[in-house]
Amino acid sequence: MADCIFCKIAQGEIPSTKVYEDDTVLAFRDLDPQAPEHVLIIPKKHIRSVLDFGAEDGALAAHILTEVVPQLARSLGVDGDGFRLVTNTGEDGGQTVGHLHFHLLGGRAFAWPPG
Ligand code: DGP
Repeated sequence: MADCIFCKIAQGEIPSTKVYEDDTVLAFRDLDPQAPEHVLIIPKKHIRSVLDFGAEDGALAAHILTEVVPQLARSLGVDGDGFRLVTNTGEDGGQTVGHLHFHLLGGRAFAWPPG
């Protein structure tokens, strides 16, 4: 999408600190980290939120959750003590960028419930 920040990051038009990349997925460090490790995992194709995952995106969703997240957790060194995986959805969910992204946060303990 022309005016989407994360599409521009996926296409290399806006710089980012990449920590993982393959044909369909990119992970990069959050601009405003909320934990010692704070990475955003995005599909390269524009999907607005989890509500907009289509039937054709099943393999992509599985790839992110079963391969990219565990691999990243291990490479960031947060698999042992634990981490948080969050996808904010819509206004009440706190989503500020309208391109699906999973926050992977680690390196400290998190409280529950979230604010
Ligand atoms: P959310 O509020 O869940 O939509 O999270 C959006 C996150 O995206 C927020 O933590 C800040 C981050 N962010 C916004 N713009 C940029 C950017 O241009 N580069 C990077 N690396 N992160 C960004």
